[in-house]
Amino acid sequence: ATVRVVGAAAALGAPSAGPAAGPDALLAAGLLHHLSIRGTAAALDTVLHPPQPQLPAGAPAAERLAAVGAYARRLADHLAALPDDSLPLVLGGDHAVAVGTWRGMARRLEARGPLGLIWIDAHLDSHTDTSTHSGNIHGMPLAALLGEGAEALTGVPGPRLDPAHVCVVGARAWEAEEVERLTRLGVRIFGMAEVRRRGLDAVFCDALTVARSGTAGFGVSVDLDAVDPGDIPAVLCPAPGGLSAQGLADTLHVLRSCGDLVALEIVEYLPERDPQGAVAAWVNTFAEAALGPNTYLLRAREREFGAHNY
Ligand code: DIR
Ligand code: MN
Ligand code: MN
Ligand code: MN
Repeated sequence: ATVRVVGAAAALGAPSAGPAAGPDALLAAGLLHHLSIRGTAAALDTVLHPPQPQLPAGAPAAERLAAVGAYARRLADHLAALPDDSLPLVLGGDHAVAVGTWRGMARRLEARGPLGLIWIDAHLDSHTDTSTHSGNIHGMPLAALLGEGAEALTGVPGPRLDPAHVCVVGARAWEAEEVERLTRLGVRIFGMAEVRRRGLDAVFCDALTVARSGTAGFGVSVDLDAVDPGDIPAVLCPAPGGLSAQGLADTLHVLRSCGDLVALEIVEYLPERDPQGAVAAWVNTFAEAALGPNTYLLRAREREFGAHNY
Protein backbone atom coordinates (compact mmCIF):
# COMPACT_ATOMS: atom_id res chain seq x y z
CA ALA A 1 0.00 0.00 0.00
CA THR A 2 1.10 3.53 -0.70
CA VAL A 3 0.91 6.03 2.12
CA ARG A 4 -1.10 9.00 0.89
CA VAL A 5 -0.82 12.13 2.97
CA VAL A 6 -4.10 14.00 3.25
CA GLY A 7 -3.85 17.39 4.95
CA ALA A 8 -6.99 18.28 6.88
CA ALA A 9 -6.11 21.95 7.18
CA ALA A 10 -9.15 23.00 9.20
CA ALA A 11 -9.60 24.42 12.67
CA LEU A 12 -13.33 25.01 12.41
CA GLY A 13 -13.89 23.04 15.62
CA ALA A 14 -11.30 25.07 17.55
CA PRO A 15 -11.47 28.58 19.01
CA SER A 16 -8.58 29.80 16.83
CA ALA A 17 -7.18 29.06 13.39
CA GLY A 18 -3.79 27.82 14.69
CA PRO A 19 -4.16 24.08 14.00
CA ALA A 20 -5.26 24.70 10.40
CA ALA A 21 -1.63 25.51 9.61
CA GLY A 22 -0.55 22.04 10.80
CA PRO A 23 -0.43 20.06 7.55
CA ASP A 24 1.46 22.66 5.54
CA ALA A 25 3.94 23.16 8.38
CA LEU A 26 4.52 19.41 8.74
CA LEU A 27 5.04 19.03 5.00
CA ALA A 28 7.45 21.98 4.99
CA ALA A 29 9.32 20.33 7.87
CA GLY A 30 10.03 17.36 5.59
CA LEU A 31 7.57 14.62 6.51
CA LEU A 32 7.59 13.03 3.04
CA HIS A 33 11.38 13.11 2.87
CA HIS A 34 11.60 11.59 6.35
CA LEU A 35 9.37 8.71 5.30
CA SER A 36 10.93 8.11 1.90
CA ILE A 37 14.59 8.00 2.99
CA ARG A 38 13.53 5.35 5.48
CA GLY A 39 11.98 3.20 2.80
CA THR A 40 8.31 4.08 2.95
CA ALA A 41 6.52 4.90 -0.29
CA ALA A 42 4.63 8.06 0.63
CA ALA A 43 3.07 10.70 -1.58
CA LEU A 44 1.21 13.91 -0.96
CA ASP A 45 -2.39 13.40 -1.93
CA THR A 46 -3.93 16.76 -1.15
CA VAL A 47 -4.29 19.45 1.47
CA LEU A 48 -7.96 20.27 1.96
CA HIS A 49 -8.53 23.84 3.08
CA PRO A 50 -12.04 24.89 4.16
CA PRO A 51 -13.74 27.22 1.71
CA GLN A 52 -14.83 29.69 4.36
CA PRO A 53 -12.64 31.70 6.74
CA GLN A 54 -12.32 30.70 10.39
CA LEU A 55 -15.51 31.60 12.27
CA PRO A 56 -14.99 33.78 15.33
CA ALA A 57 -15.10 31.82 18.61
CA GLY A 58 -18.28 33.69 19.55
CA ALA A 59 -20.22 32.67 16.41
CA PRO A 60 -23.51 30.84 17.08
CA ALA A 61 -23.04 27.13 17.85
CA ALA A 62 -25.32 26.07 14.99
CA GLU A 63 -23.20 28.00 12.51
CA ARG A 64 -19.95 26.51 13.82
CA LEU A 65 -21.39 22.97 13.84
CA ALA A 66 -22.61 23.41 10.26
CA ALA A 67 -19.16 24.55 9.12
CA VAL A 68 -17.45 21.61 10.83
CA GLY A 69 -20.02 19.19 9.41
CA ALA A 70 -19.67 20.53 5.86
CA TYR A 71 -15.90 20.19 6.01
CA ALA A 72 -16.17 16.66 7.45
CA ARG A 73 -18.41 15.67 4.53
CA ARG A 74 -15.82 16.85 2.03
CA LEU A 75 -13.02 15.03 3.82
CA ALA A 76 -15.10 11.85 4.12
CA ASP A 77 -16.00 11.95 0.41
CA HIS A 78 -12.37 12.47 -0.48
CA LEU A 79 -11.12 9.54 1.61
CA ALA A 80 -13.93 7.25 0.47
CA ALA A 81 -12.89 7.83 -3.16
CA LEU A 82 -9.13 7.17 -2.82
CA PRO A 83 -7.70 4.27 -4.84
CA ASP A 84 -7.95 0.89 -3.15
CA ASP A 85 -4.26 0.40 -2.41
CA SER A 86 -3.90 3.67 -0.47
CA LEU A 87 -3.11 3.92 3.20
CA PRO A 88 -4.16 7.45 4.19
CA LEU A 89 -2.11 9.48 6.67
CA VAL A 90 -4.45 12.29 7.69
CA LEU A 91 -2.83 15.36 9.26
CA GLY A 92 -4.99 17.81 11.24
CA GLY A 93 -6.28 20.28 11.87
CA ASP A 94 -8.22 20.17 15.09
CA HIS A 95 -9.68 16.83 16.15
CA ALA A 96 -13.13 17.65 14.75
CA VAL A 97 -11.76 16.66 11.32
CA ALA A 98 -11.86 13.07 12.64
CA VAL A 99 -15.60 12.99 11.98
CA GLY A 100 -14.76 13.18 8.27
CA THR A 101 -11.75 10.87 8.39
CA TRP A 102 -13.46 7.95 10.08
CA ARG A 103 -16.86 8.24 8.42
CA GLY A 104 -15.00 8.19 5.09
CA MET A 105 -12.88 5.21 6.11
CA ALA A 106 -15.90 3.33 7.46
CA ARG A 107 -17.52 3.81 4.04
CA ARG A 108 -14.44 2.41 2.27
CA LEU A 109 -14.62 -0.69 4.43
CA GLU A 110 -18.40 -1.03 4.62
CA ALA A 111 -18.82 -3.91 2.16
CA ARG A 112 -16.24 -6.00 4.02
CA GLY A 113 -17.25 -5.29 7.62
CA PRO A 114 -17.07 -2.78 10.47
CA LEU A 115 -14.23 -0.37 11.25
CA GLY A 116 -12.36 -0.49 14.56
CA LEU A 117 -10.79 2.66 16.01
CA ILE A 118 -8.12 3.39 18.63
CA TRP A 119 -8.40 6.98 19.88
CA ILE A 120 -5.13 8.11 21.53
CA ASP A 121 -5.88 11.33 23.41
CA ALA A 122 -5.58 13.11 26.77
CA HIS A 123 -9.31 13.80 26.42
CA LEU A 124 -12.36 11.70 25.62
CA ASP A 125 -13.75 14.02 22.93
CA SER A 126 -17.18 12.63 23.78
CA HIS A 127 -19.30 15.67 24.44
CA THR A 128 -22.35 16.66 22.45
CA ASP A 129 -23.48 20.19 21.69
CA THR A 130 -25.78 19.94 24.71
CA SER A 131 -23.33 18.42 27.24
CA THR A 132 -20.25 20.52 26.36
CA HIS A 133 -18.92 22.89 29.03
CA SER A 134 -16.51 24.74 26.76
CA GLY A 135 -18.37 24.85 23.45
CA ASN A 136 -15.32 23.30 21.76
CA ILE A 137 -16.41 21.16 18.83
CA HIS A 138 -13.02 19.40 18.91
CA GLY A 139 -14.29 17.97 22.21
CA MET A 140 -17.19 16.19 20.40
CA PRO A 141 -15.92 14.07 17.47
CA LEU A 142 -15.82 10.66 19.16
CA ALA A 143 -19.42 11.00 20.38
CA ALA A 144 -20.45 12.06 16.86
CA LEU A 145 -18.70 9.06 15.25
CA LEU A 146 -20.61 6.83 17.68
CA GLY A 147 -23.84 8.49 16.56
CA GLU A 148 -24.49 10.91 19.42
CA GLY A 149 -24.78 14.69 19.21
CA ALA A 150 -25.74 17.35 16.71
CA GLU A 151 -27.16 16.19 13.37
CA ALA A 152 -24.62 18.45 11.60
CA LEU A 153 -21.92 16.02 12.80
CA THR A 154 -23.73 12.69 13.18
CA GLY A 155 -25.30 13.15 9.73
CA VAL A 156 -21.99 12.99 7.86
CA PRO A 157 -22.61 10.04 5.51
CA GLY A 158 -21.10 6.73 6.55
CA PRO A 159 -21.67 3.98 9.09
CA ARG A 160 -21.52 4.98 12.73
CA LEU A 161 -18.81 3.24 14.74
CA ASP A 162 -19.79 0.22 16.82
CA PRO A 163 -18.71 1.00 20.41
CA ALA A 164 -17.57 -2.61 20.84
CA HIS A 165 -14.73 -1.93 18.38
CA VAL A 166 -13.67 1.47 19.77
CA CYS A 167 -11.33 2.36 22.63
CA VAL A 168 -9.51 5.39 24.04
CA VAL A 169 -5.86 5.29 25.17
CA GLY A 170 -4.07 7.84 27.37
CA ALA A 171 -7.07 9.75 28.73
CA ARG A 172 -6.61 11.86 31.84
CA ALA A 173 -8.82 14.96 31.47
CA TRP A 174 -12.57 14.71 31.01
CA GLU A 175 -15.97 15.83 32.23
CA ALA A 176 -18.49 13.45 33.83
CA GLU A 177 -20.90 13.52 30.87
CA GLU A 178 -18.21 12.06 28.61
CA VAL A 179 -17.42 9.15 30.93
CA GLU A 180 -21.14 8.53 31.37
CA ARG A 181 -21.64 8.43 27.60
CA LEU A 182 -18.73 6.13 26.80
CA THR A 183 -19.54 3.83 29.73
CA ARG A 184 -23.18 3.59 28.69
CA LEU A 185 -22.15 2.78 25.12
CA GLY A 186 -19.49 0.29 26.24
CA VAL A 187 -16.41 2.03 24.85
CA ARG A 188 -13.27 0.79 26.65
CA ILE A 189 -11.23 3.62 28.21
CA PHE A 190 -7.56 2.89 28.88
CA GLY A 191 -6.76 5.92 31.06
CA MET A 192 -3.29 7.13 32.04
CA ALA A 193 -3.53 5.44 35.45
CA GLU A 194 -3.90 2.07 33.71
CA VAL A 195 -1.12 2.95 31.27
CA ARG A 196 1.20 3.79 34.20
CA ARG A 197 0.26 0.61 36.03
CA ARG A 198 0.52 -1.84 33.14
CA GLY A 199 2.74 -0.05 30.64
CA LEU A 200 1.75 1.34 27.26
CA ASP A 201 2.73 -1.78 25.32
CA ALA A 202 0.45 -4.06 27.34
CA VAL A 203 -2.43 -1.60 27.14
CA PHE A 204 -1.96 -1.08 23.41
CA CYS A 205 -2.03 -4.82 22.88
CA ASP A 206 -5.50 -4.88 24.50
CA ALA A 207 -6.50 -1.83 22.46
CA LEU A 208 -5.55 -3.69 19.27
CA THR A 209 -7.72 -6.61 20.33
CA VAL A 210 -10.71 -4.27 20.79
CA ALA A 211 -10.19 -2.62 17.39
CA ARG A 212 -9.26 -5.72 15.38
CA SER A 213 -11.57 -8.47 16.66
CA GLY A 214 -14.54 -8.85 14.38
CA THR A 215 -13.65 -5.85 12.20
CA ALA A 216 -12.62 -5.57 8.56
CA GLY A 217 -9.83 -3.19 9.51
CA PHE A 218 -8.98 -0.53 12.04
CA GLY A 219 -7.70 3.01 12.31
CA VAL A 220 -5.64 4.96 14.83
CA SER A 221 -6.35 8.59 15.66
CA VAL A 222 -3.53 10.34 17.52
CA ASP A 223 -4.31 13.62 19.26
CA LEU A 224 -0.82 14.93 19.98
CA ASP A 225 -2.00 16.15 23.39
CA ALA A 226 -1.95 12.48 24.48
CA VAL A 227 1.80 13.01 24.84
CA ASP A 228 3.08 14.87 27.88
CA PRO A 229 3.45 18.62 27.27
CA GLY A 230 7.07 18.31 28.45
CA ASP A 231 7.75 16.48 25.16
CA ILE A 232 4.99 17.96 23.00
CA PRO A 233 3.96 21.44 24.10
CA ALA A 234 2.73 22.62 20.68
CA VAL A 235 -0.89 21.49 20.96
CA LEU A 236 -4.28 23.13 21.45
CA CYS A 237 -4.97 21.75 24.95
CA PRO A 238 -1.84 20.63 26.81
CA ALA A 239 -2.66 18.22 29.68
CA PRO A 240 0.04 17.25 32.19
CA GLY A 241 0.76 13.62 33.02
CA GLY A 242 0.81 12.15 29.52
CA LEU A 243 2.64 9.54 27.50
CA SER A 244 6.31 9.98 26.74
CA ALA A 245 6.90 10.81 23.09
CA GLN A 246 9.53 8.08 22.71
CA GLY A 247 7.28 5.59 24.45
CA LEU A 248 4.45 6.35 22.04
CA ALA A 249 6.78 6.04 19.04
CA ASP A 250 8.07 2.69 20.30
CA THR A 251 4.54 1.37 20.76
CA LEU A 252 3.31 2.65 17.39
CA HIS A 253 5.92 0.35 15.78
CA VAL A 254 3.59 -2.61 16.24
CA LEU A 255 1.26 -1.04 13.65
CA ARG A 256 3.81 -1.86 10.93
CA SER A 257 2.97 -5.50 11.16
CA CYS A 258 -0.81 -4.91 11.16
CA GLY A 259 -1.94 -5.53 7.58
CA ASP A 260 -5.45 -4.46 8.56
CA LEU A 261 -4.45 -0.90 9.57
CA VAL A 262 -6.53 1.24 7.19
CA ALA A 263 -5.48 4.78 8.14
CA LEU A 264 -3.50 6.83 10.64
CA GLU A 265 -4.56 10.29 11.76
CA ILE A 266 -2.40 12.80 13.67
CA VAL A 267 -4.10 15.99 14.86
CA GLU A 268 -3.95 19.20 16.90
CA TYR A 269 -0.39 20.20 16.01
CA LEU A 270 0.05 23.92 16.61
CA PRO A 271 2.99 25.15 14.50
CA GLU A 272 2.92 28.63 16.06
CA ARG A 273 4.09 27.04 19.32
CA ASP A 274 6.84 24.98 17.62
CA PRO A 275 9.37 27.53 16.34
CA GLN A 276 12.29 25.04 16.44
CA GLY A 277 10.34 22.24 14.77
CA ALA A 278 10.95 19.82 17.66
CA VAL A 279 7.33 18.71 17.73
CA ALA A 280 7.23 18.39 13.92
CA ALA A 281 10.20 16.02 14.27
CA TRP A 282 8.17 13.90 16.70
CA VAL A 283 5.31 13.76 14.19
CA ASN A 284 7.79 12.47 11.60
CA THR A 285 8.93 9.86 14.10
CA PHE A 286 5.37 8.74 14.91
CA ALA A 287 4.41 8.47 11.24
CA GLU A 288 7.51 6.50 10.39
CA ALA A 289 7.15 4.26 13.44
CA ALA A 290 3.60 3.31 12.45
CA LEU A 291 3.90 3.24 8.64
CA GLY A 292 7.53 2.36 7.98
CA PRO A 293 8.57 -0.84 6.23
CA ASN A 294 7.93 -4.04 8.10
CA THR A 295 11.57 -4.97 8.56
CA TYR A 296 10.72 -8.25 10.22
CA LEU A 297 8.94 -9.45 7.08
CA LEU A 298 11.70 -8.03 4.87
CA ARG A 299 14.30 -10.05 6.80
CA ALA A 300 12.23 -13.21 6.49
CA ARG A 301 12.00 -12.71 2.72
CA GLU A 302 15.71 -12.05 2.47
CA ARG A 303 16.41 -15.37 4.17
CA GLU A 304 14.04 -17.10 1.80
CA PHE A 305 14.85 -15.47 -1.53
CA GLY A 306 18.17 -13.66 -1.07
CA ALA A 307 18.50 -9.96 -0.37
CA HIS A 308 17.61 -8.54 -3.79
CA ASN A 309 15.45 -11.15 -5.40
CA TYR A 310 11.98 -10.12 -4.36
C1 DIR B 1 -12.88 19.51 27.20
C2 DIR B 1 -11.47 19.44 26.69
N1 DIR B 1 -13.38 18.19 27.48
C3 DIR B 1 -13.79 20.22 26.19
N2 DIR B 1 -11.45 18.70 25.51
C4 DIR B 1 -10.47 18.76 24.62
O1 DIR B 1 -13.46 21.34 25.82
O2 DIR B 1 -14.77 19.65 25.80
N3 DIR B 1 -10.46 17.98 23.61
N4 DIR B 1 -9.50 19.62 24.74
O3 DIR B 1 -9.51 17.86 22.75
MN1 MN C 1 -7.10 16.05 23.26
MN1 MN D 1 -8.88 18.62 21.13
MN1 MN E 1 -8.79 15.08 20.72
